[in-house]
Amino acid sequence: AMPHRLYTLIFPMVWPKGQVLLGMKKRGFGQGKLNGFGGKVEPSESIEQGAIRELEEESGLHATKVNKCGLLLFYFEDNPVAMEVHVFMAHEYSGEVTETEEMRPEWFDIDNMPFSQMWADDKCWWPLARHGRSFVGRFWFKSDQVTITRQTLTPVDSL
Ligand code: 6U4
Ligand code: NA
Ligand code: NA
Repeated sequence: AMPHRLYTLIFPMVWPKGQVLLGMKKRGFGQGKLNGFGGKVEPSESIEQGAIRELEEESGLHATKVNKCGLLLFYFEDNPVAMEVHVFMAHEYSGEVTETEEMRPEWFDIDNMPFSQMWADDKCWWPLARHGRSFVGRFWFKSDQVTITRQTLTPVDSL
């Protein structure tokens, strides 16, 4: 089977206002795109701990209540290692939103998402996440990191 590497992706939410914090990625993988916060899971931590750590490192927020909401698998042409991305919503957090070396954070309306500046898969699964549905998605990308050549997306009862 194809090897996978573990990543996290976490979205701070404001209810009932209906806002989500995204970050403009300033460097590295996905540079120039707006996305949730996250990164590689370290061997010493759980996946949820990794999500909380990356959120704090990249946005200044410390999440105190998170929910799993999705599992995404990304296959990039020319990369033999799949990305296994665990997606979370953060419903409670402390601290102040801060721009970091990696991310410039900005709040968006959950029903008016800047999909043209996000990864191409996000517009597929965001409607599920936004309505509190859990999901498993697989997306195959060309090496341009823009073109999706194949996809599957399944709502699930639990992850
Ligand atoms: P370094 O610079 O090594 O510390 P790290 O912060 O650990 O990096 P990073 O930022 O490269 O990891 O992780 C990639 C991030 O991009 C993860 O949060 C997952 C996310 N991501 C990757 N492909 C994505 C895609 N197609 N759609 C999406 N998020 C994606 O919404
Ligand atoms: Na990151
Ligand atoms: Na990291």
